[in-house]
Amino acid sequence: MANNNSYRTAYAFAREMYPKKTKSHLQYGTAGFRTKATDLEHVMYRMGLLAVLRARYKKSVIGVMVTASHNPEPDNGVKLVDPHGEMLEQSWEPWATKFANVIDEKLEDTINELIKAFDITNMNDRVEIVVGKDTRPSSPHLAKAVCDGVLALSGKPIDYGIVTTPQLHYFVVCKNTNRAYGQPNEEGYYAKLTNAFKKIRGTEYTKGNYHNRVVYDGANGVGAKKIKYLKEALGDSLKVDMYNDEIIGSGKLNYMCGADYVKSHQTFPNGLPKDKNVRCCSVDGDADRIVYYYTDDDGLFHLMDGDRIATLAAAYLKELLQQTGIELNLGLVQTAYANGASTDYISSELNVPVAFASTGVKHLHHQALNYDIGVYFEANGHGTVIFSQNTKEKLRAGTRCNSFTEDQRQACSKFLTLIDLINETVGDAISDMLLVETILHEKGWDISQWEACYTDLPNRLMKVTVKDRNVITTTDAERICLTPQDLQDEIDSLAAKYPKGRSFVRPSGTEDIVRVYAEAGTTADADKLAAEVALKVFELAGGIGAPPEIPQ
Ligand code: 16G
Ligand code: MG
Repeated sequence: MANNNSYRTAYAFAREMYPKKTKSHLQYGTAGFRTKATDLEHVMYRMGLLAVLRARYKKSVIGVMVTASHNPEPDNGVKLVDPHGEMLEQSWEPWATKFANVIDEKLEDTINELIKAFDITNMNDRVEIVVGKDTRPSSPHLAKAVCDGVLALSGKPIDYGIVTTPQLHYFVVCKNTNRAYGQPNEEGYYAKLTNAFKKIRGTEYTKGNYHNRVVYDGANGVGAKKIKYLKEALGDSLKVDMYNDEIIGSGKLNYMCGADYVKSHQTFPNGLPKDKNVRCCSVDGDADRIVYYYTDDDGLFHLMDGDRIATLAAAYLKELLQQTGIELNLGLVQTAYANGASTDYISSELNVPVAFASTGVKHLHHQALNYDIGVYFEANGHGTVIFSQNTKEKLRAGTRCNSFTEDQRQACSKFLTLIDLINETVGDAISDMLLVETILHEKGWDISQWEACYTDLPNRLMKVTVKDRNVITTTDAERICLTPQDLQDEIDSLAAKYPKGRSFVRPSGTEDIVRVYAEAGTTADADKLAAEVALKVFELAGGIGAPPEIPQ
């Protein structure tokens, strides 16, 4: 029997401490709610309430992360983390939206409605909710609102303070696996990753063209704060030269720096020395994305994005798997944004199957579960590798298998160590960096040798503002446009004009715009194709403002 008193308290609390002051409708989007921090207090409180209900329903620990990732500082956001470290199950997103938008007077009814819909009978369970936040000045206050929501329904908030998004996912999984995944604290996280890293690296820190130094852009956010601890744990095995570490309240978070800036502007971030041929990397505001880059002898910028990390990881894992002699299926998941050259390289040269998923980590993660070893990355640098239980069991058995050669047994042990290096719960900039560094070290490669695997097709991204972006609907992992009618036919005939031309459009999940992607054999063709498709979107999907101009 539900404890009526507890949610009556929640209701009273809401009215007094966190009244809903805004009228605008918020939607639980690709990565939770994101808007101006000043409009989020009541949403945070209500997400605290929802997390408790979810935790009681799942009989597990649930996470709540307060962050707006790569957005500028006045924004903030919140997302829920499910028991296995995944994003909140999609079927609960409409509940999150409902909780965020309902008027104060209807909040109690909505809580009751959910309890009834899911037959939650254990309303007295003191479930744990782990709460984390990024470095934004608004975050402490908003995280407190989450905790107050948790307390109002008699849950137990565990405030981890400032942590990266992937750390919070890791804590949730550690707790729900009874610590089998690791210790649910920061020390446990660093120890797990760095022990694995140092074990694989051995004592030969520099190898071939690989040097154990990386220049690191912390985006003036949590990624900068946390790398300090990691550096201590890494010792001399990897020297991380940190830049952009002006953390709280400097107004510089993600400003002209960070992974999103580097990827979308295809340029060097502010604040880093532009030494030639030096391996650099940038993380985003909550440290779940990473991209690498360097400047060549001629001062030209070269980007190594998520597609590059995915191909590097897939090729390496394939080799390692072959060394074990164990049969397991390995696959790679990309989105429509993956450069066509990377997809060709993976399928034709590496002979690794590629699957496509819609944009957003939850879609890729879900698709990657179909493989024993599922590598998934978005081009923007967000991704990881996940391993099935079957994989782990076979590798463990392999380390003791008498019919295996010594080399095979060692390959199994190494593979298991590599799994410890990888944060399987979600894409993790710190863990991904250690993975890239491990592979480059083992191959003895500098960054240009990594780049030499394939040549990216020139590509171009554009935005089109329309009256209602929902008139654009897509299918086949967003690669085909269903509505407005005729738009896909137009895209097809435009793309066919250019060698290696490919283009697609989709409504953004985080901004009120339509995104256009185009790639082709030359930069001029990619620019032209993008603009032509953008113009078609403008014409057929109700564009507003000035129409896109076609370069001549
Ligand atoms: C969110 C997603 C990111 C995706 C981006 C697309 C998560 C944790 N984050 O930031 O993966 O690439 O949205 O944005 O899923 P868009 O819909 O505006 O293009
Ligand atoms: Mg992020």
